[in-house]
Amino acid sequence: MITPEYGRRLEEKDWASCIDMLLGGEHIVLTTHVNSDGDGLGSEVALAAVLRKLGKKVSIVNPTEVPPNYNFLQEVAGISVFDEQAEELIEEISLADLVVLLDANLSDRMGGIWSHVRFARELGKLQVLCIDHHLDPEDFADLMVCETYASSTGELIYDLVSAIETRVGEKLVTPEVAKGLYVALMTDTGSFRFPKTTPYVYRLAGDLVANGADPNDIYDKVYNSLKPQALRLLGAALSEIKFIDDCRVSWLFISQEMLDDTGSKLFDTDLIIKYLLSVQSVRIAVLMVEMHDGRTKVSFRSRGDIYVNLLAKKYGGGGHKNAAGCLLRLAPDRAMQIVLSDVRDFLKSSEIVNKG
Ligand SMILES: [Mn+2]
Repeated sequence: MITPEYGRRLEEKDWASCIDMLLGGEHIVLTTHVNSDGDGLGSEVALAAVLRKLGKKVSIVNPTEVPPNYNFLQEVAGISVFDEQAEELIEEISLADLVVLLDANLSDRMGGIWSHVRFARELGKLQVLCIDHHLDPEDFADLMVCETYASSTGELIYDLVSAIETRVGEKLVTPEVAKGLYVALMTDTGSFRFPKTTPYVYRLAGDLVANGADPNDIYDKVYNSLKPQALRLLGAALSEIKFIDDCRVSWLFISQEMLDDTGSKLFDTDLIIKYLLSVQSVRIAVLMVEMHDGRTKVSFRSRGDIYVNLLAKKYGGGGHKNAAGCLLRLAPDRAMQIVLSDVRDFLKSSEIVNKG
């Protein structure tokens, strides 16, 4: 599939104000969205290494815990989790002069961190920079670089780092930077196969490998680090997948009880959604997970020109054309009823538009 923006890339001049902001900062806090993933984490680790090399004081403060398969990134860069040490981190944010949000374009994706960032910003000494590749950005930061052509935030950070190298006349891509960006690229392209995996993305990956990223080691750490509990959940979940509308919609509900019984955690549900789309006839896949606090986490996936980000947006969420999500303040039964009915209507109207 060729997108209209295929082959697009930000040049050095496009990054100028972003670089001014980063070089102007002294104490920089990097963050990413709640329930962090390889793209957000890898981008943080890479950008932190670059900024530290340039003499900046940098901390990575994430709203929620790092999934264990990304611990190898945490060990290198040091990632603090707001949920676990809020008081210290509120102080950290209050001391910062720049907060950079990576891989999210909505303020509330920062979870508990956002209210403190907003407060410090209102006091006038903190600037906020956002670098992201999702659809429908909210205009909340001082500078937003939101480019949906990019396969990943990591792709944007790669180009940003190249532009910084040109500005400062120094090589900044160390093996640590390469490793972080390779994780970002690999995870957000589904191991280099999603539609935005352009020849340029492969060239970047090649360059990162040449600079010290080890593809075999990184893949093994990211994808083969499951706990037995995650496989037990997968087993239980696969038998519950439902197909409706002539197998054009697949859906699955994972209850808190299922998580408890298998001893698994919320992030263990991430590996399940791809199976919902593994039947060719499926146009839209829906994964609903009951959370501790009674809310329901909904993930949408789709094939072809079905913009599930619009579905997610309806419930206050967002994402990409073929992958999006939201959180519903509804009990599971009600959430399932509403979401599935909307999904069927949405599929019908999408198919009419696509035929027309
Ligand atoms: Mn991403």
